[in-house]
Amino acid sequence: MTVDAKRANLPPLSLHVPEPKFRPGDAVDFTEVAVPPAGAQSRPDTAADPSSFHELAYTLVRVLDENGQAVGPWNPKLDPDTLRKMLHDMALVRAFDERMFRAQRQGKTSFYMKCTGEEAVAIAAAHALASDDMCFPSYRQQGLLIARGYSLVQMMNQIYSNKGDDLAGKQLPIMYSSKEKGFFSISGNLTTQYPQAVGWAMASAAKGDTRIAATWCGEGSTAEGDFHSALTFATVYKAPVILNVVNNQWAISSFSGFAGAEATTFAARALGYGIAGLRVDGNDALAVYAATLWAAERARTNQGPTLIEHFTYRTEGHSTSDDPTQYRSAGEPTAWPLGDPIARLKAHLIAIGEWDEERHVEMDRELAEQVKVAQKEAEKNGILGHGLHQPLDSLFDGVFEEMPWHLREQRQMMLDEEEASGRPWARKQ
Ligand SMILES: Cc1ncc(C[n+]2csc(CCOP(=O)(O)OP(=O)(O)O)c2C)c(N)n1
Ligand SMILES: [Mg+2]
Repeated sequence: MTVDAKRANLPPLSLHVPEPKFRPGDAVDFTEVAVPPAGAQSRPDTAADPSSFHELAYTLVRVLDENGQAVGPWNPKLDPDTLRKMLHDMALVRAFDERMFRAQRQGKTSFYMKCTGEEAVAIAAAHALASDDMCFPSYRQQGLLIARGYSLVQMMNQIYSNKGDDLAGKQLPIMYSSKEKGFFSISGNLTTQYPQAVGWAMASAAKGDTRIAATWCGEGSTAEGDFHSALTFATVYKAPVILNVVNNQWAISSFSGFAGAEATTFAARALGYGIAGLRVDGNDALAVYAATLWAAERARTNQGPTLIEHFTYRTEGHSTSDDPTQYRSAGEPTAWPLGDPIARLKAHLIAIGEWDEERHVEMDRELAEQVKVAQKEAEKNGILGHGLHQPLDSLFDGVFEEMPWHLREQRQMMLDEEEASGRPWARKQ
């Protein structure tokens, strides 16, 4: 029989369209999410060959067990002061998020994004990296700036696009940039930071520097072409870079299956490129810390890049423009089997006798007050809706070192139109 004749007997082709397990109104059962016991994962040498990472790319590296104890070969054995500082920084991020979310609801800014439930991803990494390692974050790693001691008032000035905003109102709220804190400007164009981080890391190596780069993107963002070309450059040149994929299960209203999570893990993406891949419990601050420290040592000793998948859950909406009750079950956040990162680190500190409920309540109270004071300070510089905070003609600044003739012409046209319009705020600062 010919191939054509055989084909005539086949059923028609069908397309697989991923479908999330739970939709609004559904009861949630996450028993299918495999959670291996803490401490059961091997910790290879940081010089191990990329071909030996199959198991670590499919399991979950976990340190904190159900009793709040830190166990196994990945236990970073941190001193209590460092543990308390990590707890403090995560709680500060949460307090900051709460307040800025409310500021958006009060009409003081147009947009905000929380990282609730994902605080460990940025905070633990910031503690494990050197303070001058270069970070190329996405919009959900505000914890990096907070852990590196960036001013809350400056962050708020940016969120309000007010006259104290270092970026002069040219970026969407929350798209911070800080050269002195090694925090590359956040871009709304998903995954552009990946090739930039790899390029920066290659340049660091080419110059004989000792600083490494780290970058973060969401699991949905791994579907971008930039993710894959970045991995190719990273493996070819053994770039000293840590490639973090924050798998929080959702990309706005698309579940992780649309980025390929049904077929394999995100950490396993690394294997096809010959890159070390680690899959980590992203709600376990000690596991995130240990994996980052491991990857940093690998990068700094010229053993090449590491891809770390942080398995976590976005417990709130994507942004203030989103309403998750429209597309996912309200039961998901509380049913998430890996718990809450702050509650887990707190339980660990209490279990080892280095913390208690009273101190925790007092810390939360102090942090809420600190954020409130910062907000008052920032609001002295204005809030988003209150007219122009920058001279109108500065709109065209900061792109070219020398402004080309056509932009000078456009700027003049704009100013002439404003003048003619008679709007009283035309050149108000
Ligand atoms: C290139 C590009 N495509 C689409 C968007 C619109 N967009 C903004 S955030 C987002 C979801 C990203 O999800 P994920 O990468 O999982 O990150 P998360 O928000 O979960 O942290 C999308 C589709 C964009 N900003 N840029
Ligand atoms: Mg996501």
